Amino acid sequence: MDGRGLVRSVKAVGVVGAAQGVRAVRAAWRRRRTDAAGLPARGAERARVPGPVTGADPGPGGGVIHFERSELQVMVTAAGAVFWGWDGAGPEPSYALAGRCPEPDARAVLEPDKDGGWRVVAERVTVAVSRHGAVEVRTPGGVVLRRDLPPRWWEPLEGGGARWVQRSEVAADARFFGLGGRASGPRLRDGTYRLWNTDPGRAFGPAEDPLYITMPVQMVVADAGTHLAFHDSTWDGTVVLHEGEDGAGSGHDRAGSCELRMAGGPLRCWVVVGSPARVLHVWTLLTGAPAVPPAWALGHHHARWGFGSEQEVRRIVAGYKERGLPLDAVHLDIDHYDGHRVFTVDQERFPTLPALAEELRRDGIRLVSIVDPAVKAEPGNALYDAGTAADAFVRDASERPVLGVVWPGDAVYPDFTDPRVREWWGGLYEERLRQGFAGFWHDMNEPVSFAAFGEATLPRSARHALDGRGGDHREAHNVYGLCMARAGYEGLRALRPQERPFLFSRSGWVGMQRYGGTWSGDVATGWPGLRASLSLVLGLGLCGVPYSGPDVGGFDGSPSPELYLRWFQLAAYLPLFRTHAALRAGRREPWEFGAEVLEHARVALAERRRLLPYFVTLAHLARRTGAPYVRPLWWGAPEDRALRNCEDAFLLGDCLLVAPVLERGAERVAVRLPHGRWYDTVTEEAYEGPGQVLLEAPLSRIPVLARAGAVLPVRGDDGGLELEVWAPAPGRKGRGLVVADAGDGWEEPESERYTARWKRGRVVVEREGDAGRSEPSRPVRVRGLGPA
Ligand code: MIG
Repeated sequence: MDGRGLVRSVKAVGVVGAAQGVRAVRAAWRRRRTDAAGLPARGAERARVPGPVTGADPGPGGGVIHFERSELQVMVTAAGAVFWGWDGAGPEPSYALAGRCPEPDARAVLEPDKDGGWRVVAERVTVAVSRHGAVEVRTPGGVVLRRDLPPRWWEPLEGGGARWVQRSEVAADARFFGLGGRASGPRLRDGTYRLWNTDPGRAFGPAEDPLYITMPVQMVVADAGTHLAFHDSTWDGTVVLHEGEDGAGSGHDRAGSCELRMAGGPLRCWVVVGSPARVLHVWTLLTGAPAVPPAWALGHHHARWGFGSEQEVRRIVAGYKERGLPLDAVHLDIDHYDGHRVFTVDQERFPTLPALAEELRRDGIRLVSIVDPAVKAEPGNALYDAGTAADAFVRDASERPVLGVVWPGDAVYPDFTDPRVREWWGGLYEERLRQGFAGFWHDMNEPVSFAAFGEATLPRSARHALDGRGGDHREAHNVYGLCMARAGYEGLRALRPQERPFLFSRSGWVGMQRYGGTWSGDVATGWPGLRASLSLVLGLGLCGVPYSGPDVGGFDGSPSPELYLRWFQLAAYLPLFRTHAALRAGRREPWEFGAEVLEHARVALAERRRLLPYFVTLAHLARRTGAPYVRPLWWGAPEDRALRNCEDAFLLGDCLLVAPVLERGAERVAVRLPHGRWYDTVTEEAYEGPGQVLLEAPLSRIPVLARAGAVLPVRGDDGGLELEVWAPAPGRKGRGLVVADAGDGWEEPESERYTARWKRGRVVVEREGDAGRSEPSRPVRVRGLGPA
């Protein structure tokens, strides 16, 4: 055990109590023993590179290029995504892909390139493979977006899977984003990023890496273009990033670089090129459309670890009600379980849960339940007995169930990589639905075992079904949360086929958006935590997971009134808007921070409710196009270098720009505006981009700007849908899309398209239809017309 490990284990003991701590230490030893017996000893290895090219065979969408010691399949899909795989690796099987591998592009051709290399030429991209196996992705104009050097493998002499390294170069001006949820982003600066889903076991700040969701997905933005690269291996890995340096005319450019080391798995890669919008669109065609949350999940949620009783839940709800504050969901944490057992209810403290749920429902408030994966290992515990009978739990190499330690004590873990187990687990949500829960919050699914020195997860030798292929935790770890989300989602669909499931999950992997969203986990209370929480939302959105948000106020401790308010104001513009805190943390209700904070929080809540139709539209847009609700400022202008470095403001859809306050005492924020005219939504003052502006940010609000020409669906005072239109700049046109809420089912809502134009000194708003333009059937309010 190293020093850090010891400190961590002591901390873990502090958190979970003495008995648990002793168990945790025992479990750590158990894990070590299990791995020593269950994993092959790391013997001698042989290094290998592809060697010189020997020939090529055309195939669908590209072909196979042969090297002396490997071969490379290159395939361009009909939508223009590029796949390549070494050593015979194809796109399937894959936990990332939403379905089967997409159709190849029949027009892509394999042809000889210069210097003995080969290239695949398609409409939107050229892939050039050098004679030693370097792979270049080029734009149709021939500009190189990414150059992957020949890979290198290390193979055990004894046989078995190889580990590998892949070095890549990108433009000197390129910026990296993504890699899942990273606290230090959204721009990923020089450093090492690990690919191993991890519960840090304490509240985290920007320096913490890795966190709960890691993905080998990088979005790279450069003058020459934007691309996304995904190395489809679920194994443990590290990514070392170095941003390049631009010689600025006087010196030499230094390319940006990325070095990816993977402990195993196929060496295969997907690359998508194009505008950010196109990249995300093709990406979600590949990995799945984001689930659309029900409208209530786009409102305000209040959670807390330790409500402790029905009375307390009623008290909180009454607190919102008395003060006229909107509330849409209340989340029950593990303290409502009976002895920390998942799928049970403490009957003493929550004796009438279904009645409570019904009561809340009448006030338009839904109940959301936490769901932990680990099952208390205790004969007589019905779930344990049922799971044992169904052979549902992860076993070690000698066939014994793997024991971990979590809140209920010794625990076993369902193997969600087994379709049989997913089905069994999915059926268990029936109990939750009977209790009256409408949504689900998956926690601890990295998965966590408190055995805290080394790593707080399952032994690497633990066996998993891996959907019939069989393997161990080294390969299954990173998809454990993803597969649990799938189990929950599919179970809920079967149990309540007429309703869209609402589920969000702490851990996950590429493709998790198919089942739901996530939240930022245990972000530390403090200004750095506030910033980290925005970084996570932005980064995950660029990896295809658009629905997430932070614990408002931070997870631990007690935020100052100012920090709480700024967090609240930020989260009011994020997809998941939820207050939450740890067991022993300070209060998080908006009225606990004094009258002033309450009044400003009230404004944020009211504005969130007013924007609900816009959030609903963004949720449907995310599903249809992959575009996240929350986008970096460079979304529409990736060629603007200054915007690439802007991390503290963001676009909310096409219409709004939000500039949160992320610093203590700040009452003004500097923002770099993208091109065009922008209106302060409160003062209606107009600003012209591109360029930097200084905006007033009194405690009462954070600056939100509307794009000139925006047509924004909002909720009117009578609850009906209205159009808020921001005057286009003179001589310009505006447009907007409205996808009206069609309930919590599967009915496909209609899209309404609007335009806004100047006509004889007035702004005219019209609906665009197949039969031409018509008057909007919704009330319209034009803003930004300047002083009357
Ligand atoms: O070990 O369920 O991130 O939101 O309140 C802590 C208790 C377990 C971690 C989650 C947090 C939740 C807490 N959980």
